[in-house]
Amino acid sequence: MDAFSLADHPHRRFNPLTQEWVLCSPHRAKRPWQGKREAPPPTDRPAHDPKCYLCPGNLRANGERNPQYEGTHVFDNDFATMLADTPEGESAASDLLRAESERGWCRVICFSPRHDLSLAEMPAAGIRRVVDVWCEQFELVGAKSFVNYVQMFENKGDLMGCSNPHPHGQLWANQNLPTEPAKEQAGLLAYIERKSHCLLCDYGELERRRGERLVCANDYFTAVVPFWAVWPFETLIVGRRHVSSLPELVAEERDALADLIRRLTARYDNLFGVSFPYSMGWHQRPTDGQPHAEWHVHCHFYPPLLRSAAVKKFMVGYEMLGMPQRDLTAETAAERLRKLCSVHHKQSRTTAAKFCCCQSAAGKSG
Ligand code: H2U
Ligand code: ZN
Repeated sequence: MDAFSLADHPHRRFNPLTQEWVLCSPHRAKRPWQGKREAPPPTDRPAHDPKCYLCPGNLRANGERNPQYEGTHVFDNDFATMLADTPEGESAASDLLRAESERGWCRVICFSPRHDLSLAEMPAAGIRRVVDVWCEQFELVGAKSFVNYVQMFENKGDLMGCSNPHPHGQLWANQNLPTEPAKEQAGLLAYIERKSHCLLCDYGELERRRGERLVCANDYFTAVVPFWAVWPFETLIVGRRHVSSLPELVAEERDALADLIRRLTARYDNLFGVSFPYSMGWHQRPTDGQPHAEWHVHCHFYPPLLRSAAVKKFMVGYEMLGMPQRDLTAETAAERLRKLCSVHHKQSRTTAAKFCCCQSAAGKSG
């Protein structure tokens, strides 16, 4: 019998952040696919769409008009999932029928006035403005007494249920720590307890040293396909410096973060030659007034596409009832992303984005 190998044999991998396992089946990556193929959405959009409720100068559903904004634009979600003025209260007819009121604040963040762009196609200076807005919004919203956690995220593409292709993200902030960050907080604390170190400081360092799951990096930030990735081309952006929230980043670090987001998202679009759908978002310290030094701010990208623009990963069957499972290994996914050019295929002078024009094989400069 062959010796056990991560590249060939079924195994499970541990996610120390959420303390959950993912089943990996690398021997199965070549199975045939006769299921549903998603048609890629049309790629050509106008720079301004008179019907878009996020474009400058247009009317929103509540009758308000967007300003003629030139950079970013933030407004309160007209269909907010949580509201600031919800009365405190609970309903506990039985231990088995518990409910509590939840106050919150939900906002929409337009990344650019250009309807036809995405983070992947925006210049680094435009993404840098988005980084600044994320910092400002975290501080502004997190300062509210009823806000103990701020979740900022982007849902991109029809496939992810995004209602509008205009480049935008959302912010949902609320009283109670949501499930995913709560699991991560427990994971971060458990690691500190055992090692007296930060899990993500150690993990970033380990991945920079090993290189096999690295996608791209600069002096301040690293993008990797995490060892425990669930989604086929899932990535994690982690900073080298231990900070708990985005506003703590200094100007140089914010520039570096914008640069890395541009390079990572351009690679995503270059992978299958379409605007790559994903959900991405920031995990940062709670805003409950405690220092939360255990938190190391980081960003997850969860993209659903698997083999092409037409074949996505479904989280169904065993995954709904048992645990998440993947066929493509994290190492193979990282290698594929690493080898791609970090110049967006629409902006590249070479016709085939598959051939890198910036010599980025090491992921260091590209
Ligand atoms: P998604 O595309 O990720 O669904 O986000 C768009 C958000 O914009 C969504 O939460 C809000 C929706 O409630 N929205 C407004 O606030 N005003 C509008 O006029 C339309 C949509
Ligand atoms: Zn628009």
